[in-house]
Parts: sequence; C-alpha cells; structure tokens
Amino acid sequence: MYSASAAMLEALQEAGVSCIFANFGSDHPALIEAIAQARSSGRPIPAIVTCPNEMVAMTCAHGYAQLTGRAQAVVVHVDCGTQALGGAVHNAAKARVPVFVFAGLSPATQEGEATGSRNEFIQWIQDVPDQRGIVRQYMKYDNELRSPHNVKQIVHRALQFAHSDPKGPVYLAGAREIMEAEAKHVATDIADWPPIAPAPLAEAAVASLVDAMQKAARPLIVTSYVGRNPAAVAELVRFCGRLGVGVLESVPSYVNFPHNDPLYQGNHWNHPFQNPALAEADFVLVVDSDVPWIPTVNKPIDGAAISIIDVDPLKESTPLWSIKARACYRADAATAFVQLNARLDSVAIDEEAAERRRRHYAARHRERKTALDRLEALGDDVITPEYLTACVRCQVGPEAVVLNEGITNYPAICDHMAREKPGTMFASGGGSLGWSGGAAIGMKLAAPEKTFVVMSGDGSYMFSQPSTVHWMARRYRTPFLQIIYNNRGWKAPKFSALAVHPDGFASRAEDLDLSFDPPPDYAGVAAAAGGAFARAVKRPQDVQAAIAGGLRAVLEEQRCAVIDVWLSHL
Ligand SMILES: Cc1ncc(C[n+]2csc(CCOP(=O)(O)OP(=O)(O)O)c2C)c(N)n1
Ligand SMILES: [Mg+2]
Repeated sequence: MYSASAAMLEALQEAGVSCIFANFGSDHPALIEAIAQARSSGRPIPAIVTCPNEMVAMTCAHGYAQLTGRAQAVVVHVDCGTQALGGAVHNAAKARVPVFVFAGLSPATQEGEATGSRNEFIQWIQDVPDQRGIVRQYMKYDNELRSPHNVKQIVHRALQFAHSDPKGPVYLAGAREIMEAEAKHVATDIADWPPIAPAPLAEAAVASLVDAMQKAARPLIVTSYVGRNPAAVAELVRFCGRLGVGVLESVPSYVNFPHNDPLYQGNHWNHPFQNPALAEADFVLVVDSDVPWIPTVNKPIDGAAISIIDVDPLKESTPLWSIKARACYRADAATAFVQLNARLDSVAIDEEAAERRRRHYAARHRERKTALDRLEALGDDVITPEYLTACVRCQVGPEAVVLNEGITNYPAICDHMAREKPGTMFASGGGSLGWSGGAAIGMKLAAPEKTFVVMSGDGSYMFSQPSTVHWMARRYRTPFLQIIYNNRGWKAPKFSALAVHPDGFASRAEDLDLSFDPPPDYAGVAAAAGGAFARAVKRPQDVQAAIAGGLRAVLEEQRCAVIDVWLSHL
C-alpha cells in the first residue's frame, strides 16, 4: 500500500528535510502507518522527533532553519494543534524563517464511505469552517491536499515558497480519507521546484550607492539580520573596510558584523535615547532590518539621505511602516554586496577620505569597548548581567552558539558575548516569547558538534515550555547550557508602562503584578523533566563555578545544564 501519507514522507525525504517535529492525533493514522511501513521496509524517511508541545515543535524547526537555511517539517493535530503552534507561527513568519507545517483535517465522511471515515467523537468537534484561516495571515502559502495523486508536487511547491525570499512558513492540511487513499507513484525531481534566485541590484543602483557612500562624511549601515546569510557578512566587512563605513546593529537577530571590527559601532534596541552613530550619519543605508530605529526616541538627523536594500523593502506584511528612505531597492544583501565590492574594483576610491572615516569610527569603537569592559567588573553583592555575561563568554569561548532571549538583557548579552563570527548568535526575530529552548534543540540536531548556550529571561524560560524542552533534550540527546537571567518577573512590561506613564500611579505603585516572587525552582524543573544539571546562583563569587559545572555536564555528560542566576529584582 502506497498512501498519500507515504507520498508526503517521500517528498519530504527527496527535498532533504531531515526532521519531522511531530505531535500526533486522530488525524494521523495513515501517517503513523506509513512511517511504520517505511521503517519495516528500510525505506529512508526524515527522523521523527516527538514533540509534546506544538509551540516547541515549531520552534525546533525555526532554530534548525536559522542555523542551516533549510525548512524542516512540523506535523500537528487538526485545528487544535494548529492553534497550539501559537506564537511560534508569528515568530517564523516575522523572522522570515522557512518551516513546512502539515495538519490533518477531520474526516470528510461520516458513514464509512472511505478508509479514515469518522469513528471517534472528537472528529465532529474538531471539524471547523476554516482551519487554514487560523494561520493564513502568517503563511507564505497554504493549501489543502485534495487528491492523493499530486501530494508530492504540492509538498515541493510549498517548500519552493518557503525557501524563496522573503522566506517563511507554509501550511498544508489534508483530510483523513485523502491521507489514507492509495496514491499513484510519481517520479518528481526537486530541481523542478527551485527557490527564486537571489535578486541583484540594478547596475544604476550599485553606482549610485557607491557614489553616495564616497561623498558622505559619515556613511553608516544599519542592519538587523544581514547575518542570516554568513556569506553576506564577509562581503559587508570587505565593503565597509574599503570605504570606511560604520555599522550599527538594530535589534540584531544574527551576527551581522564582527564585534571586534573597528568599524562596529554597537547595537541598539529599546534604548530610550538617541544613538550617537545615527545622530552623526549623513548617509544611512538600511540593509535587512525591520526596525532600524524608533523614530519617537532615536533617528537619523534631518537631511541625512536614507536608502534601503531588503528582500522585502516595503515590509509587505506590516501595515504601518516607513523609514523615509528616498531610495528603495529589492535585492538579496549578499548579492548586493558582491556587486558593490566589484564596483569598488572599477572606480577610484578616495583613500584619504576613507582613511579619515575609518579613523573616526575606530576611535568611537575603542571608546565603546572601554566602557563595556568597565561594566564587566565583579560587583560586591549583586550579580550584574554584564558580569554574568562576561563570565559565560570567557568560559564558552568564541565558537559557542548563543541563543539570546534575554529581553531587557538582550543588549547586555549581545554586547558582552561580543560575537565575532557569523552564525554564533541568534535571537528569534519575532515577538512571541519562548523561542530559545526549542530553537536550541533544533540547532543542536542540525549541528551536534557545536556547543549551544541559551541565555534567557526567567519569564522567557517559562514561556519556552521547559518541561517539554528538557524532556526532548534528553530523549534526543541535544544537550545545551542554559543561563537564566532571573530578575524574578517581567521587567519589560514595567519598562513599557513607565516609558508611557513616567509619573503616573504605576510609577509609585508597590506591585505592578509583574513579579514572580517567590519564583519557581527553574533549574529543578529541567532536572525533573530531563535530568539536567541544575544550579541556582545568588552570589557573585559563585557564578564562575556554576557555569564551569554546567559546561562540564553539557560537554562531558551530554546533558543539559540550567543555571538560574539571581540578578537584582525587576
Ligand atoms: C507570548 C508572549 N506573551 C507575552 C509577551 C509580552 N512580553 C514581552 S517581554 C515580557 C517579559 C519577559 O520576561 P523575562 O523573560 O523575564 O524578561 P525581562 O523582561 O524580565 O527582562 C512579556 C510578558 C510576549 N512578547 N510574548
Ligand atoms: Mg525577568
């Protein structure tokens, strides 16, 4: 028997999907049968990774794709499992991360007309008018499998969308009878569904950008995720070095520029003040950024010329968006910087001006570094996020891959992990908390040889479903080190409230309902769920030993380590 479900497995295998992150239900008998059949006959299929929570499943696929660029599959249960994907769908969509999602549909027949017809009470309850509508606004493509005979073609078409810029999640649904039905064998070649080739800049744009950079006294590039393609970083570094262009990261979700490069001018997030590099710039090129600055607090000076290069320069799924760019280019950043570098080979570079700019930015870079170093000092009685982060950096080294979900400590983690190599720091790229645990599992499955360090807020740790995450980490041998920046609650909403109402009732209130005191035993949760090495640390002098112990557990015992570090309260 070769069912539509067997065809789907075959298509995923042909497309190079390594993992199916699965949360099964009554819609999946055909798939469960096809998996068992493939195993018993030795036919290769992707690895099935059992995910007790759908948000974690989606997040595993998100992490896997962030590290490798390749979509993985997520299988969920009808409308309920689709709903339970929750904010992870938003994250994949907003971060433009390719993920393939399949959900079953309640059986379409109820009198036994076909194999798979309704036989459980829940199938009436789970029959909803528009299951795909639950996630449609986040999907690059959604469709229903209506015939068993073209399942492979539709899977390949969905993956073609997922992998084409702007990338993102795709969603297929199929009723139980269709997924059970006998399918025709179809020979497909994945090469017939290539992703759209990376878009170059028009030649006139290349010339005009180089010209503008050369004429500017303070040209600045602002980026958030150019580093999702490490090849783009190498080209960007070369280009900036040759002309003396500074680089500012805004809300970075990847390593976009080496933090030790003298042209690196730091990063900004929700900082409530004007960024000095942005304040000086007379030419600003925004490359791959959804939020290059926040205009109510921080923006380029009037008269600064602004241009944008992006695969989605209109931000087509964001209703309100404008950065007053006078030149707007739809292009792939890596391709664009190859072109811009080639242009520099054929025009005269004003070396004196370039050197002047390099010296200026290098001086600013040194000042920044000195200030950051000072913040890393060991405090007397409280553990500061800067000290904690510096301790982690020194122990894990430059190759370790950091997953940053530090929220109000995003900047401290970014600054003090000070990554130099592309692909060694990630954030979710979206706005729904709880990404870091599942993402670490997905990344570790993709690159078992690498060391992963999750650095998250205490609230984000709870959002990540730690019982699922740590059960999975043991079951699938994906150990990672996890550092919890425990400020006993949600600091970010306090920041938000006080930013709008600095002198209101909230500013004087004792309790803003944001505190977790007394907090759970976070590390103990991971120990109970997955045998993790568990430590809570409350004194600065104990930080180093706890990290060392955790790292040993990860590297030598192949188990997760959760270090719950108490910072000052909110
Ligand atoms: C799924 C989800 N729910 C709620 C929020 C709103 N939110 C943003 S930051 C934050 C607090 C996060 O707490 P924690 O991880 O401890 O970081 P802290 O603010 O304390 O630095 C909350 C609740 C969100 N972004 N996503
Ligand atoms: Mg917190």
